[in-house]
Amino acid sequence: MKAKPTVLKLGGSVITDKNKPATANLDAIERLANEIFQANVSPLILVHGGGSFGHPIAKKYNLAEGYEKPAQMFGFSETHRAMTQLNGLVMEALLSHDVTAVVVAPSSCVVTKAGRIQSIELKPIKRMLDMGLVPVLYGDAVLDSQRGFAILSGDQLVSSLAINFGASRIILGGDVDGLFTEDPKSNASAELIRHVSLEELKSEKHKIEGSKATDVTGGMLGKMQELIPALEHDIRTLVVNATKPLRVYKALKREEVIGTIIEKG
Ligand code: IP8
Repeated sequence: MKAKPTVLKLGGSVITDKNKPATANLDAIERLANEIFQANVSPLILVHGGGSFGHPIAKKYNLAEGYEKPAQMFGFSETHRAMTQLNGLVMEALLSHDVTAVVVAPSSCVVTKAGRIQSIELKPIKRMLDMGLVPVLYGDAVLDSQRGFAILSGDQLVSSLAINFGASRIILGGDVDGLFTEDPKSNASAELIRHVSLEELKSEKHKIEGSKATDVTGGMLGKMQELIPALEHDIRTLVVNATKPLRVYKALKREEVIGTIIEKG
């Protein structure tokens, strides 16, 4: 691989309507696929969240805590299938915009231990990157060596992939402009913080508002905490609002964009 990859996450709150079960936001998916194509960044790894596809089913079957009873087995299958459905829509949009994207299903290449990634098959992803292909992964129901199964968030994947492939940066596309001093959805006085250090993030001083809808992987703060290992590896993270046109494009192009930069130094 010639250059260090960029890891881009598209949040479930952006590509789905988190308040309506299994409802994709096709306009957003289409627009973002076009922005990714136009930005033409390579190497690029794409990860997306579960939104109203993965989370409600994982919650219904109480999968986040692992295997407890046989009835959950169906929930495992259903959660994975729901994620493949959402992923299918993302892939369709990417391919229709000529992005050379290839699906890498986490349920087939990741095993967790007590919810944390224990092993991940990286060779095919590395080869894809070398070939100029864009691997597309997503939060998924995966097998867990201690608990039977687990729900792996896209954010844990982002951090792990960024570290394993020595990424130059992470871009997180969510449904708010970045990290705020207060919850921006309920406080008009909330101010966007343009720069956050790793120490500040660790101290949980900053609140961030994400979706209030079902999220079995810990909501926006949980997502931010997942980034800590990548930040410790000096991988800079930029949080932008992917519901607003051109924010992801500008982030990918390294242009000036509204958002929050989180970095170690
Ligand atoms: O939306 C979780 O991924 P996330 C995916 O990135 C499932 O937290 C299956 C709930």
